[in-house]
Amino acid sequence: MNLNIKNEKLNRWIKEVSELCQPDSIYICNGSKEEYNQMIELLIKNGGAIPLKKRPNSYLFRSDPSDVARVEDRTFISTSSKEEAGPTNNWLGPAELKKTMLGLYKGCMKGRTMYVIPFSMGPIGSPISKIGIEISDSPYVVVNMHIMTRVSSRVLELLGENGEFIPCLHSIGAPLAHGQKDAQWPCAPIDKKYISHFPEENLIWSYGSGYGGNALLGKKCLALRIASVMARREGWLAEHMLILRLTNPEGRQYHIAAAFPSACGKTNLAMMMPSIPGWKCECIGDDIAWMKIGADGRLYSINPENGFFGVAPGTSYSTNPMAMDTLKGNVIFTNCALTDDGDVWWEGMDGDEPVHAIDWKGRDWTPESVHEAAHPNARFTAPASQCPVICKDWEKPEGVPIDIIIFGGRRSEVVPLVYEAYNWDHGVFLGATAASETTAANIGAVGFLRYDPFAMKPFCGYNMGDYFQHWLDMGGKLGNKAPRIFYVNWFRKNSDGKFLWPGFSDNSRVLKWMCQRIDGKAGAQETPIGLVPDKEGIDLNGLDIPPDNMRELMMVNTDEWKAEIPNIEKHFSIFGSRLPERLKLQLKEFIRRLG
Ligand code: GTP
Ligand code: SPV
Ligand code: MN
Repeated sequence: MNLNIKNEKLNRWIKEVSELCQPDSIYICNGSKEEYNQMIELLIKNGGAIPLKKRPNSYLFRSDPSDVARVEDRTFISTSSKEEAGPTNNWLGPAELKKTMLGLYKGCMKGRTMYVIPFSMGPIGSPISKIGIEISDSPYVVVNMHIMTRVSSRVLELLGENGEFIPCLHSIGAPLAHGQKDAQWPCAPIDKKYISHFPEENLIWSYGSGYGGNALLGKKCLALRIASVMARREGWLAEHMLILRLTNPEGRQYHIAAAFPSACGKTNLAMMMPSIPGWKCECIGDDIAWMKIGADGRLYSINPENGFFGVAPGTSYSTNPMAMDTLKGNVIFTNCALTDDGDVWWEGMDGDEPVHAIDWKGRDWTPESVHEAAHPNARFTAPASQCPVICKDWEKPEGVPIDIIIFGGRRSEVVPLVYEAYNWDHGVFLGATAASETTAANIGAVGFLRYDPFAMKPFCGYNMGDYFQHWLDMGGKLGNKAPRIFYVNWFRKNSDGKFLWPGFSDNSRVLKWMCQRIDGKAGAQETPIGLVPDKEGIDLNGLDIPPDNMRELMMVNTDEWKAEIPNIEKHFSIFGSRLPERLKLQLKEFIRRLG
Protein backbone atom coordinates (compact mmCIF):
# COMPACT_ATOMS: atom_id res chain seq x y z
CA MET A 1 0.00 0.00 0.00
CA ASN A 2 1.68 3.23 -1.14
CA LEU A 3 -0.32 6.23 -0.05
CA ASN A 4 2.45 8.67 -0.79
CA ILE A 5 2.47 10.09 2.75
CA LYS A 6 5.84 11.10 4.19
CA ASN A 7 4.81 11.21 7.84
CA GLU A 8 5.80 7.93 9.47
CA LYS A 9 3.45 8.22 12.43
CA LEU A 10 0.56 8.86 10.07
CA ASN A 11 1.47 5.95 7.81
CA ARG A 12 1.65 3.64 10.80
CA TRP A 13 -1.71 4.88 12.12
CA ILE A 14 -3.47 4.50 8.76
CA LYS A 15 -2.11 0.95 8.48
CA GLU A 16 -3.21 0.09 12.03
CA VAL A 17 -6.69 1.50 11.57
CA SER A 18 -7.24 -0.14 8.20
CA GLU A 19 -6.17 -3.52 9.60
CA LEU A 20 -8.57 -3.03 12.49
CA CYS A 21 -11.58 -1.60 10.65
CA GLN A 22 -11.09 -3.54 7.40
CA PRO A 23 -12.47 -1.03 4.88
CA ASP A 24 -12.83 -2.05 1.23
CA SER A 25 -10.64 0.85 0.18
CA ILE A 26 -8.71 3.85 1.47
CA TYR A 27 -8.97 7.37 0.10
CA ILE A 28 -6.69 10.25 1.12
CA CYS A 29 -8.59 13.55 0.91
CA ASN A 30 -7.02 16.63 -0.69
CA GLY A 31 -9.71 19.21 0.12
CA SER A 32 -10.34 20.21 -3.52
CA LYS A 33 -13.64 21.36 -5.02
CA GLU A 34 -13.54 18.34 -7.36
CA GLU A 35 -13.29 16.05 -4.37
CA TYR A 36 -16.24 17.78 -2.71
CA ASN A 37 -18.32 17.37 -5.85
CA GLN A 38 -17.33 13.71 -6.19
CA MET A 39 -18.43 13.04 -2.62
CA ILE A 40 -21.71 14.84 -3.23
CA GLU A 41 -22.31 12.74 -6.37
CA LEU A 42 -21.76 9.65 -4.29
CA LEU A 43 -24.08 10.94 -1.57
CA ILE A 44 -26.81 11.73 -4.10
CA LYS A 45 -26.49 8.22 -5.51
CA ASN A 46 -26.60 6.31 -2.24
CA GLY A 47 -26.23 8.59 0.75
CA GLY A 48 -29.57 10.36 0.87
CA ALA A 49 -28.37 13.79 -0.37
CA ILE A 50 -31.29 15.72 -1.87
CA PRO A 51 -30.22 18.52 -4.23
CA LEU A 52 -32.21 21.71 -3.59
CA LYS A 53 -33.60 23.33 -6.73
CA LYS A 54 -33.82 26.70 -5.02
CA ARG A 55 -30.27 26.90 -3.70
CA PRO A 56 -27.24 26.34 -5.93
CA ASN A 57 -24.89 23.58 -4.84
CA SER A 58 -26.94 22.88 -1.70
CA TYR A 59 -28.20 19.59 -0.33
CA LEU A 60 -30.54 18.28 2.30
CA PHE A 61 -29.81 15.23 4.44
CA ARG A 62 -32.10 13.41 6.85
CA SER A 63 -30.45 11.63 9.73
CA ASP A 64 -31.63 8.52 11.49
CA PRO A 65 -34.17 9.58 14.17
CA SER A 66 -31.83 8.17 16.84
CA ASP A 67 -28.92 10.30 15.64
CA VAL A 68 -30.00 13.95 15.78
CA ALA A 69 -27.63 15.70 18.21
CA ARG A 70 -24.59 15.37 20.45
CA VAL A 71 -24.84 12.57 22.99
CA GLU A 72 -23.39 13.82 26.27
CA ASP A 73 -24.31 10.57 28.05
CA ARG A 74 -22.08 8.68 25.61
CA THR A 75 -19.20 11.20 25.67
CA PHE A 76 -16.16 10.18 27.71
CA ILE A 77 -12.98 11.77 29.01
CA SER A 78 -10.65 8.84 29.48
CA THR A 79 -7.74 9.75 31.73
CA SER A 80 -5.71 7.37 33.90
CA SER A 81 -7.47 8.67 37.01
CA LYS A 82 -11.17 9.53 37.30
CA GLU A 83 -10.19 12.56 39.37
CA GLU A 84 -8.44 14.09 36.36
CA ALA A 85 -11.63 13.98 34.24
CA GLY A 86 -13.48 15.53 37.17
CA PRO A 87 -17.08 15.47 38.34
CA THR A 88 -18.63 17.07 35.23
CA ASN A 89 -17.40 14.43 32.75
CA ASN A 90 -18.24 10.77 32.12
CA TRP A 91 -15.17 8.72 32.81
CA LEU A 92 -13.99 5.27 31.86
CA GLY A 93 -10.40 4.12 32.28
CA PRO A 94 -8.39 4.01 29.03
CA ALA A 95 -7.74 0.25 29.21
CA GLU A 96 -11.40 -0.68 29.64
CA LEU A 97 -12.72 1.87 27.15
CA LYS A 98 -10.14 0.97 24.50
CA LYS A 99 -10.91 -2.72 24.90
CA THR A 100 -14.63 -2.10 24.35
CA MET A 101 -14.06 0.24 21.45
CA LEU A 102 -11.47 -1.98 19.75
CA GLY A 103 -14.13 -4.69 19.82
CA LEU A 104 -16.57 -2.35 18.10
CA TYR A 105 -14.03 -1.03 15.58
CA LYS A 106 -13.06 -4.55 14.49
CA GLY A 107 -14.33 -4.91 10.92
CA CYS A 108 -16.60 -1.86 11.32
CA MET A 109 -15.72 -0.37 7.92
CA LYS A 110 -16.37 -3.52 5.90
CA GLY A 111 -18.07 -2.68 2.64
CA ARG A 112 -17.08 0.98 3.00
CA THR A 113 -14.33 3.39 2.03
CA MET A 114 -12.04 4.72 4.73
CA TYR A 115 -11.43 8.43 4.20
CA VAL A 116 -8.29 10.05 5.58
CA ILE A 117 -9.03 13.75 6.12
CA PRO A 118 -6.06 16.04 6.83
CA PHE A 119 -7.31 19.28 8.37
CA SER A 120 -6.10 22.38 10.13
CA MET A 121 -7.95 24.13 12.95
CA GLY A 122 -6.95 27.74 12.37
CA PRO A 123 -5.32 29.08 9.19
CA ILE A 124 -2.94 26.53 7.65
CA GLY A 125 0.58 27.20 8.87
CA SER A 126 -0.33 29.73 11.55
CA PRO A 127 1.64 29.25 14.78
CA ILE A 128 -1.64 29.01 16.72
CA SER A 129 -3.18 26.35 14.47
CA LYS A 130 -3.37 22.64 15.22
CA ILE A 131 -3.31 19.83 12.69
CA GLY A 132 -5.73 16.95 12.95
CA ILE A 133 -6.24 13.88 10.81
CA GLU A 134 -9.72 12.44 10.86
CA ILE A 135 -10.22 8.92 9.61
CA SER A 136 -13.89 8.37 8.85
CA ASP A 137 -16.07 5.96 6.89
CA SER A 138 -18.69 8.65 6.22
CA PRO A 139 -18.64 10.72 3.02
CA TYR A 140 -21.15 13.05 4.75
CA VAL A 141 -18.44 13.74 7.33
CA VAL A 142 -15.95 14.44 4.53
CA VAL A 143 -18.10 17.15 2.91
CA ASN A 144 -18.95 18.72 6.26
CA MET A 145 -15.29 18.75 7.28
CA HIS A 146 -14.49 20.49 3.96
CA ILE A 147 -16.71 23.36 5.09
CA MET A 148 -16.08 23.39 8.85
CA THR A 149 -12.28 23.02 8.80
CA ARG A 150 -9.42 23.65 6.39
CA VAL A 151 -9.03 20.31 4.62
CA SER A 152 -6.05 20.32 2.29
CA SER A 153 -3.13 18.29 1.02
CA ARG A 154 -1.04 21.27 2.15
CA VAL A 155 -1.66 20.02 5.68
CA LEU A 156 0.19 16.80 4.81
CA GLU A 157 3.04 18.79 3.25
CA LEU A 158 3.23 20.88 6.41
CA LEU A 159 3.33 17.73 8.55
CA GLY A 160 6.43 16.57 6.70
CA GLU A 161 8.17 13.49 8.06
CA ASN A 162 7.96 14.22 11.76
CA GLY A 163 5.21 16.77 12.29
CA GLU A 164 2.68 16.32 15.09
CA PHE A 165 -1.02 15.78 14.51
CA ILE A 166 -4.07 14.85 16.56
CA PRO A 167 -5.46 11.49 15.42
CA CYS A 168 -9.27 11.55 15.24
CA LEU A 169 -10.79 8.15 14.49
CA HIS A 170 -14.43 8.07 13.46
CA SER A 171 -16.73 5.30 12.32
CA ILE A 172 -20.48 5.37 11.92
CA GLY A 173 -20.39 1.78 13.17
CA ALA A 174 -22.40 0.19 10.39
CA PRO A 175 -20.39 -2.33 8.35
CA LEU A 176 -22.00 -3.55 5.13
CA ALA A 177 -22.17 -7.23 4.28
CA HIS A 178 -21.56 -8.18 0.66
CA GLY A 179 -24.57 -7.05 -1.40
CA GLN A 180 -26.34 -5.48 1.60
CA LYS A 181 -28.28 -2.32 0.79
CA ASP A 182 -27.05 0.68 2.75
CA ALA A 183 -29.32 2.65 5.08
CA GLN A 184 -30.03 6.27 4.21
CA TRP A 185 -28.21 7.35 7.40
CA PRO A 186 -26.25 4.39 8.73
CA CYS A 187 -25.26 4.56 12.40
CA ALA A 188 -25.07 2.38 15.52
CA PRO A 189 -27.71 2.18 18.26
CA ILE A 190 -27.39 4.62 21.15
CA ASP A 191 -25.80 2.18 23.63
CA LYS A 192 -23.06 1.41 21.09
CA LYS A 193 -22.20 5.07 20.52
CA TYR A 194 -18.96 6.30 22.11
CA ILE A 195 -17.46 9.77 21.77
CA SER A 196 -14.15 9.22 23.54
CA HIS A 197 -11.20 11.43 24.33
CA PHE A 198 -7.79 10.38 25.60
CA PRO A 199 -6.27 13.75 26.51
CA GLU A 200 -3.05 12.22 27.84
CA GLU A 201 -2.31 11.00 24.30
CA ASN A 202 -4.11 13.75 22.33
CA LEU A 203 -6.32 11.07 20.85
CA ILE A 204 -9.99 10.99 19.81
CA TRP A 205 -12.07 7.86 19.13
CA SER A 206 -15.67 8.26 18.02
CA TYR A 207 -17.99 5.40 17.16
CA GLY A 208 -21.59 4.97 16.12
CA SER A 209 -22.87 8.48 15.32
CA GLY A 210 -22.73 10.55 12.14
CA TYR A 211 -24.15 13.79 13.57
CA GLY A 212 -22.46 17.14 14.23
CA GLY A 213 -20.12 17.30 17.17
CA ASN A 214 -20.16 13.52 17.52
CA ALA A 215 -18.67 13.05 14.07
CA LEU A 216 -17.02 16.27 12.86
CA LEU A 217 -14.14 15.69 15.22
CA GLY A 218 -12.29 18.97 14.62
CA LYS A 219 -15.03 20.88 16.40
CA LYS A 220 -16.01 19.97 19.97
CA CYS A 221 -13.68 16.97 20.32
CA LEU A 222 -10.46 18.59 19.12
CA ALA A 223 -10.99 22.35 19.31
CA LEU A 224 -12.60 22.22 22.76
CA ARG A 225 -12.10 19.00 24.73
CA ILE A 226 -8.53 18.17 23.64
CA ALA A 227 -7.56 21.82 23.08
CA SER A 228 -8.76 22.82 26.56
CA VAL A 229 -6.26 20.36 28.04
CA MET A 230 -3.46 21.64 25.81
CA ALA A 231 -4.46 25.22 26.63
CA ARG A 232 -4.18 24.65 30.34
CA ARG A 233 -0.79 22.98 29.92
CA GLU A 234 0.48 25.78 27.66
CA GLY A 235 -1.17 28.78 29.35
CA TRP A 236 -3.96 29.77 26.96
CA LEU A 237 -7.73 29.30 26.65
CA ALA A 238 -9.91 27.13 24.37
CA GLU A 239 -13.50 28.28 24.83
CA HIS A 240 -17.07 27.74 23.61
CA MET A 241 -17.32 31.37 22.50
CA LEU A 242 -18.34 33.50 19.56
CA ILE A 243 -16.07 36.39 18.60
CA LEU A 244 -17.31 39.67 17.12
CA ARG A 245 -16.05 43.15 16.32
CA LEU A 246 -18.32 46.03 17.21
CA THR A 247 -17.56 49.49 15.78
CA ASN A 248 -19.18 52.60 17.22
CA PRO A 249 -20.23 55.65 15.18
CA GLU A 250 -16.86 57.32 15.92
CA GLY A 251 -15.04 54.32 14.44
CA ARG A 252 -13.71 52.88 17.70
CA GLN A 253 -13.53 49.08 17.58
CA TYR A 254 -14.39 46.69 20.40
CA HIS A 255 -13.76 42.95 20.28
CA ILE A 256 -16.18 40.80 22.22
CA ALA A 257 -16.07 37.09 23.06
CA ALA A 258 -19.21 35.49 24.46
CA ALA A 259 -19.85 32.05 25.95
CA PHE A 260 -23.45 30.83 25.86
CA PRO A 261 -24.43 27.16 26.07
CA SER A 262 -25.48 25.24 22.96
CA ALA A 263 -28.50 26.73 21.17
CA CYS A 264 -28.45 29.84 23.41
CA GLY A 265 -27.62 32.52 20.87
CA LYS A 266 -23.93 32.53 19.84
CA THR A 267 -24.46 32.33 16.07
CA ASN A 268 -27.17 34.98 16.28
CA LEU A 269 -25.11 37.44 18.30
CA ALA A 270 -21.96 36.81 16.26
CA MET A 271 -23.50 38.23 13.05
CA MET A 272 -26.14 40.53 14.53
CA MET A 273 -27.24 43.70 12.68
CA PRO A 274 -27.29 46.42 15.37
CA SER A 275 -30.62 48.22 15.63
CA ILE A 276 -28.88 51.35 16.96
CA PRO A 277 -27.82 53.79 14.25
CA GLY A 278 -24.14 54.05 13.38
CA TRP A 279 -23.02 50.87 15.09
CA LYS A 280 -21.57 48.02 13.05
CA CYS A 281 -21.06 44.36 13.95
CA GLU A 282 -18.70 42.00 12.13
CA CYS A 283 -18.41 38.28 12.71
CA ILE A 284 -15.11 36.59 13.51
CA GLY A 285 -16.44 33.27 14.80
CA ASP A 286 -19.70 31.79 16.04
CA ASP A 287 -18.79 28.85 18.29
CA ILE A 288 -15.17 28.45 19.35
CA ALA A 289 -12.42 30.84 20.45
CA TRP A 290 -8.76 30.08 21.08
CA MET A 291 -7.28 32.88 23.14
CA LYS A 292 -3.64 33.62 23.95
CA ILE A 293 -1.84 36.45 25.67
CA GLY A 294 0.00 38.54 23.08
CA ALA A 295 3.36 40.30 23.30
CA ASP A 296 1.57 43.46 24.48
CA GLY A 297 0.01 41.57 27.39
CA ARG A 298 -3.53 41.62 26.00
CA LEU A 299 -5.72 38.60 25.28
CA TYR A 300 -5.88 37.77 21.54
CA SER A 301 -8.44 35.45 20.03
CA ILE A 302 -8.79 33.43 16.85
CA ASN A 303 -11.66 31.35 15.51
CA PRO A 304 -10.16 27.95 14.70
CA GLU A 305 -13.09 26.96 12.49
CA ASN A 306 -13.79 27.57 8.81
CA GLY A 307 -17.59 27.43 8.73
CA PHE A 308 -20.80 27.57 10.73
CA PHE A 309 -22.70 24.51 11.92
CA GLY A 310 -25.72 26.51 12.97
CA VAL A 311 -29.16 25.85 14.43
CA ALA A 312 -31.72 26.23 11.60
CA PRO A 313 -35.05 26.60 13.46
CA GLY A 314 -35.64 30.21 14.46
CA THR A 315 -33.27 31.53 11.79
CA SER A 316 -35.02 34.12 9.59
CA TYR A 317 -34.52 37.50 7.94
CA SER A 318 -36.15 39.13 10.94
CA THR A 319 -33.97 37.37 13.53
CA ASN A 320 -30.67 36.70 11.76
CA PRO A 321 -30.56 38.21 8.25
CA MET A 322 -26.80 37.73 7.88
CA ALA A 323 -27.17 34.00 8.48
CA MET A 324 -29.97 33.86 5.90
CA ASP A 325 -27.70 35.56 3.35
CA THR A 326 -24.89 33.15 4.23
CA LEU A 327 -27.20 30.27 3.31
CA LYS A 328 -27.98 31.22 -0.29
CA GLY A 329 -25.78 28.50 -1.78
CA ASN A 330 -23.05 25.92 -1.09
CA VAL A 331 -24.81 24.76 2.05
CA ILE A 332 -25.45 21.37 3.62
CA PHE A 333 -28.75 21.19 5.49
CA THR A 334 -29.48 18.38 7.92
CA ASN A 335 -32.93 17.50 9.26
CA CYS A 336 -34.71 20.53 7.80
CA ALA A 337 -38.05 20.13 6.02
CA LEU A 338 -38.26 19.97 2.21
CA THR A 339 -40.80 22.16 0.41
CA ASP A 340 -42.67 21.13 -2.72
CA ASP A 341 -40.71 23.61 -4.84
CA GLY A 342 -37.37 22.16 -3.76
CA ASP A 343 -36.24 24.38 -0.93
CA VAL A 344 -35.64 23.87 2.77
CA TRP A 345 -37.99 25.12 5.47
CA TRP A 346 -37.96 25.23 9.26
CA GLU A 347 -40.07 26.58 12.07
CA GLY A 348 -39.56 30.30 12.53
CA MET A 349 -38.58 31.08 8.92
CA ASP A 350 -40.01 34.30 7.44
CA GLY A 351 -43.30 34.30 5.59
CA ASP A 352 -46.15 31.85 5.61
CA GLU A 353 -45.77 28.23 6.53
CA PRO A 354 -45.75 25.98 3.46
CA VAL A 355 -49.13 24.35 2.86
CA HIS A 356 -47.30 21.08 2.33
CA ALA A 357 -43.78 19.85 2.94
CA ILE A 358 -41.82 16.68 3.67
CA ASP A 359 -40.70 16.67 7.29
CA TRP A 360 -37.24 15.71 8.58
CA LYS A 361 -38.36 12.10 8.89
CA GLY A 362 -39.47 12.02 5.24
CA ARG A 363 -43.19 12.12 6.01
CA ASP A 364 -45.85 14.40 4.57
CA TRP A 365 -46.27 17.52 6.65
CA THR A 366 -48.95 20.24 6.69
CA PRO A 367 -49.53 23.08 9.17
CA GLU A 368 -52.06 20.79 10.86
CA SER A 369 -49.41 18.16 11.62
CA VAL A 370 -48.70 17.61 15.30
CA HIS A 371 -44.97 17.12 14.74
CA GLU A 372 -42.43 19.75 13.81
CA ALA A 373 -41.45 19.91 10.14
CA ALA A 374 -37.77 20.44 10.97
CA HIS A 375 -36.07 18.76 13.91
CA PRO A 376 -35.40 21.36 16.67
CA ASN A 377 -31.67 20.64 16.25
CA ALA A 378 -31.78 20.79 12.44
CA ARG A 379 -28.56 22.45 11.26
CA PHE A 380 -26.92 24.23 8.35
CA THR A 381 -23.27 23.79 7.43
CA ALA A 382 -22.03 26.88 5.59
CA PRO A 383 -18.64 28.44 4.79
CA ALA A 384 -17.82 31.36 7.12
CA SER A 385 -16.43 33.27 4.13
CA GLN A 386 -19.98 33.51 2.72
CA CYS A 387 -21.22 35.58 5.65
CA PRO A 388 -21.78 39.15 4.37
CA VAL A 389 -20.49 40.58 7.65
CA ILE A 390 -17.48 38.31 8.08
CA CYS A 391 -14.70 40.51 9.46
CA LYS A 392 -11.80 41.15 7.10
CA ASP A 393 -9.47 40.12 9.94
CA TRP A 394 -11.23 36.84 10.76
CA GLU A 395 -8.29 34.75 9.55
CA LYS A 396 -5.54 36.94 11.00
CA PRO A 397 -3.12 34.42 12.55
CA GLU A 398 -2.53 36.55 15.66
CA GLY A 399 -6.25 37.05 16.24
CA VAL A 400 -8.02 40.12 17.59
CA PRO A 401 -7.55 41.75 21.04
CA ILE A 402 -10.51 40.99 23.29
CA ASP A 403 -11.98 43.92 25.25
CA ILE A 404 -15.08 42.26 26.66
CA ILE A 405 -15.95 38.73 27.77
CA ILE A 406 -19.60 37.78 28.20
CA PHE A 407 -21.09 34.78 29.95
CA GLY A 408 -24.74 33.91 29.78
CA GLY A 409 -27.46 31.36 29.52
CA ARG A 410 -31.12 30.71 29.00
CA ARG A 411 -32.98 31.60 32.18
CA SER A 412 -36.72 32.29 32.05
CA GLU A 413 -36.52 33.61 35.61
CA VAL A 414 -34.28 35.33 38.19
CA VAL A 415 -31.38 36.51 35.99
CA PRO A 416 -31.57 40.11 34.67
CA LEU A 417 -30.82 41.22 31.12
CA VAL A 418 -27.26 42.32 31.91
CA TYR A 419 -24.82 42.96 34.72
CA GLU A 420 -21.12 43.54 35.05
CA ALA A 421 -18.65 41.70 37.25
CA TYR A 422 -16.88 43.72 39.94
CA ASN A 423 -13.50 42.34 38.89
CA TRP A 424 -11.84 39.35 37.19
CA ASP A 425 -12.35 36.93 40.09
CA HIS A 426 -15.99 37.91 40.34
CA GLY A 427 -16.27 37.40 36.56
CA VAL A 428 -14.81 33.90 36.93
CA PHE A 429 -17.39 33.31 39.68
CA LEU A 430 -20.15 34.35 37.25
CA GLY A 431 -18.79 31.96 34.62
CA ALA A 432 -18.43 29.16 37.14
CA THR A 433 -22.01 29.55 38.38
CA ALA A 434 -23.66 29.99 34.97
CA ALA A 435 -26.83 27.94 34.74
CA SER A 436 -29.02 27.45 31.71
CA GLU A 437 -32.12 25.59 30.55
CA THR A 438 -31.16 22.61 28.39
CA THR A 439 -31.81 22.61 24.62
CA ALA A 440 -32.18 20.19 21.73
CA ALA A 441 -28.45 20.47 20.92
CA ASN A 442 -27.95 17.42 23.14
CA ILE A 443 -30.00 14.24 23.19
CA GLY A 444 -31.91 14.33 26.47
CA ALA A 445 -34.57 16.30 28.29
CA VAL A 446 -35.04 19.88 27.05
CA GLY A 447 -35.83 22.87 29.27
CA PHE A 448 -34.46 21.81 32.64
CA LEU A 449 -32.10 24.09 34.50
CA ARG A 450 -28.55 22.90 34.97
CA TYR A 451 -25.20 24.42 35.82
CA ASP A 452 -23.17 24.83 32.67
CA PRO A 453 -20.04 26.66 33.83
CA PHE A 454 -18.56 28.86 31.10
CA ALA A 455 -20.92 27.03 28.66
CA MET A 456 -18.21 24.36 28.85
CA LYS A 457 -19.85 21.58 30.85
CA PRO A 458 -20.03 19.29 27.81
CA PHE A 459 -16.69 20.46 26.40
CA CYS A 460 -14.05 20.76 29.13
CA GLY A 461 -11.52 17.95 28.72
CA TYR A 462 -10.28 17.91 32.32
CA ASN A 463 -11.33 18.50 35.91
CA MET A 464 -13.46 21.62 35.86
CA GLY A 465 -12.20 22.68 39.30
CA ASP A 466 -8.76 22.98 37.70
CA TYR A 467 -10.33 24.78 34.77
CA PHE A 468 -11.71 27.42 37.17
CA GLN A 469 -8.22 27.79 38.65
CA HIS A 470 -6.76 28.15 35.16
CA TRP A 471 -9.14 31.04 34.48
CA LEU A 472 -8.12 32.67 37.77
CA ASP A 473 -4.46 32.24 36.86
CA MET A 474 -5.02 33.77 33.42
CA GLY A 475 -6.49 36.81 35.17
CA GLY A 476 -3.34 37.09 37.22
CA LYS A 477 -1.21 37.07 34.07
CA LEU A 478 -3.41 39.60 32.27
CA GLY A 479 -3.53 42.01 35.22
CA ASN A 480 -4.95 45.39 34.25
CA LYS A 481 -5.02 44.35 30.58
CA ALA A 482 -7.70 41.73 31.27
CA PRO A 483 -10.97 42.06 29.38
CA ARG A 484 -13.95 43.25 31.47
CA ILE A 485 -16.51 40.54 32.22
CA PHE A 486 -20.30 40.80 31.86
CA TYR A 487 -23.25 38.42 32.23
CA VAL A 488 -26.37 38.48 30.01
CA ASN A 489 -29.73 36.74 29.76
CA TRP A 490 -31.79 37.36 26.61
CA PHE A 491 -34.38 34.82 27.71
CA ARG A 492 -36.18 36.16 30.79
CA LYS A 493 -39.95 35.64 30.47
CA ASN A 494 -43.03 37.36 31.88
CA SER A 495 -45.79 35.55 33.76
CA ASP A 496 -47.45 34.67 30.41
CA GLY A 497 -44.33 32.83 29.30
CA LYS A 498 -43.39 35.51 26.72
CA PHE A 499 -39.83 36.78 26.28
CA LEU A 500 -39.48 40.20 27.92
CA TRP A 501 -36.60 41.32 25.71
CA PRO A 502 -36.86 41.51 21.88
CA GLY A 503 -33.34 40.10 21.52
CA PHE A 504 -31.43 39.68 18.24
CA SER A 505 -30.57 43.10 16.70
CA ASP A 506 -31.65 44.83 19.91
CA ASN A 507 -28.96 42.95 21.81
CA SER A 508 -26.70 45.65 20.32
CA ARG A 509 -28.19 48.01 22.91
CA VAL A 510 -26.78 45.86 25.67
CA LEU A 511 -23.39 45.61 23.96
CA LYS A 512 -23.34 49.40 23.58
CA TRP A 513 -23.71 49.77 27.34
CA MET A 514 -20.76 47.43 27.85
CA CYS A 515 -18.60 49.46 25.43
CA GLN A 516 -19.53 52.67 27.21
CA ARG A 517 -18.69 51.05 30.53
CA ILE A 518 -15.17 50.22 29.43
CA ASP A 519 -14.78 53.77 28.07
CA GLY A 520 -15.97 55.15 31.42
CA LYS A 521 -18.99 56.75 29.73
CA ALA A 522 -21.85 54.86 31.39
CA GLY A 523 -22.77 54.63 35.01
CA ALA A 524 -23.84 51.56 36.92
CA GLN A 525 -25.46 50.65 40.19
CA GLU A 526 -24.03 48.25 42.69
CA THR A 527 -26.25 45.29 43.47
CA PRO A 528 -25.46 42.03 45.27
CA ILE A 529 -25.02 40.20 41.95
CA GLY A 530 -22.90 42.86 40.24
CA LEU A 531 -23.12 46.21 38.47
CA VAL A 532 -26.37 46.87 36.63
CA PRO A 533 -27.10 49.73 34.21
CA ASP A 534 -28.35 53.06 35.54
CA LYS A 535 -31.91 54.02 34.71
CA GLU A 536 -30.82 55.70 31.46
CA GLY A 537 -27.96 53.24 30.93
CA ILE A 538 -29.33 51.17 28.09
CA ASP A 539 -30.09 53.05 24.88
CA LEU A 540 -33.77 52.33 24.19
CA ASN A 541 -34.16 54.95 21.44
CA GLY A 542 -36.51 53.73 18.75
CA LEU A 543 -37.48 50.66 20.74
CA ASP A 544 -41.08 50.26 21.71
CA ILE A 545 -40.82 48.36 24.97
CA PRO A 546 -43.23 48.87 27.88
CA PRO A 547 -41.51 50.38 30.94
CA ASP A 548 -42.92 47.53 33.01
CA ASN A 549 -41.09 45.04 30.83
CA MET A 550 -37.84 46.94 31.31
CA ARG A 551 -38.35 47.00 35.05
CA GLU A 552 -38.97 43.26 35.12
CA LEU A 553 -36.01 42.59 32.85
CA MET A 554 -33.57 44.53 35.02
CA MET A 555 -34.98 43.39 38.35
CA VAL A 556 -32.58 41.89 40.89
CA ASN A 557 -34.76 40.13 43.44
CA THR A 558 -32.66 39.44 46.53
CA ASP A 559 -34.95 36.68 47.77
CA GLU A 560 -34.76 34.84 44.45
CA TRP A 561 -30.98 35.09 44.52
CA LYS A 562 -30.83 33.92 48.13
CA ALA A 563 -32.76 30.86 46.99
CA GLU A 564 -29.98 30.20 44.44
CA ILE A 565 -27.31 29.98 47.14
CA PRO A 566 -27.95 26.37 48.27
CA ASN A 567 -27.87 25.30 44.61
CA ILE A 568 -24.58 27.11 44.03
CA GLU A 569 -23.16 25.54 47.20
CA LYS A 570 -24.20 22.10 46.02
CA HIS A 571 -22.80 22.77 42.54
CA PHE A 572 -19.48 23.91 44.05
CA SER A 573 -19.34 20.98 46.47
CA ILE A 574 -18.88 18.44 43.66
CA PHE A 575 -15.41 19.85 43.00
CA GLY A 576 -14.20 19.06 46.51
CA SER A 577 -10.60 20.12 47.09
CA ARG A 578 -10.26 21.18 43.44
CA LEU A 579 -12.55 24.16 43.98
CA PRO A 580 -10.26 27.21 44.05
CA GLU A 581 -10.09 29.14 47.33
CA ARG A 582 -10.67 32.35 45.40
CA LEU A 583 -14.09 31.06 44.25
CA LYS A 584 -15.01 30.06 47.79
CA LEU A 585 -14.18 33.63 48.77
CA GLN A 586 -16.35 34.95 45.92
CA LEU A 587 -19.29 32.89 47.13
CA LYS A 588 -18.77 34.16 50.67
CA GLU A 589 -18.75 37.75 49.50
CA PHE A 590 -21.84 37.16 47.37
CA ILE A 591 -23.71 35.78 50.39
CA ARG A 592 -22.54 38.78 52.44
CA ARG A 593 -23.78 41.23 49.76
CA LEU A 594 -27.16 39.49 49.70
CA GLY A 595 -27.37 40.25 53.41
P1 GTP B 1 -24.83 26.11 19.13
O1 GTP B 1 -24.54 26.12 17.67
O2 GTP B 1 -25.60 24.91 19.56
O3 GTP B 1 -23.62 26.30 19.97
O4 GTP B 1 -25.91 27.30 19.41
P2 GTP B 1 -25.74 28.91 19.48
O5 GTP B 1 -25.30 29.31 20.84
O6 GTP B 1 -24.96 29.40 18.33
O7 GTP B 1 -27.28 29.38 19.36
P3 GTP B 1 -28.03 30.10 18.14
O8 GTP B 1 -27.51 31.48 17.88
O9 GTP B 1 -28.06 29.18 16.99
O10 GTP B 1 -29.50 30.26 18.75
C1 GTP B 1 -30.26 29.15 19.18
C2 GTP B 1 -31.72 29.49 19.23
O11 GTP B 1 -31.94 30.60 20.10
C3 GTP B 1 -32.29 29.89 17.87
O12 GTP B 1 -33.55 29.30 17.69
C4 GTP B 1 -32.40 31.39 17.95
O13 GTP B 1 -33.44 31.90 17.16
C5 GTP B 1 -32.64 31.64 19.44
N1 GTP B 1 -32.07 32.95 19.85
C6 GTP B 1 -30.85 33.45 19.57
N2 GTP B 1 -30.67 34.70 20.05
C7 GTP B 1 -31.84 35.02 20.66
C8 GTP B 1 -32.29 36.19 21.34
O14 GTP B 1 -31.61 37.20 21.48
N3 GTP B 1 -33.57 36.15 21.85
C9 GTP B 1 -34.37 35.05 21.70
N4 GTP B 1 -35.60 35.09 22.22
N5 GTP B 1 -33.98 33.93 21.05
C10 GTP B 1 -32.72 33.92 20.54
C1 SPV C 1 -23.23 22.69 20.14
O1 SPV C 1 -23.99 21.78 20.52
O2 SPV C 1 -22.73 23.52 20.94
C2 SPV C 1 -22.93 22.85 18.70
C3 SPV C 1 -23.43 21.81 17.77
O3 SPV C 1 -22.26 23.78 18.33
S1 SPV C 1 -22.39 20.42 17.70
O4 SPV C 1 -21.35 20.69 16.73
O5 SPV C 1 -23.20 19.27 17.29
O6 SPV C 1 -21.79 20.19 18.99
MN1 MN D 1 -21.80 25.20 20.09
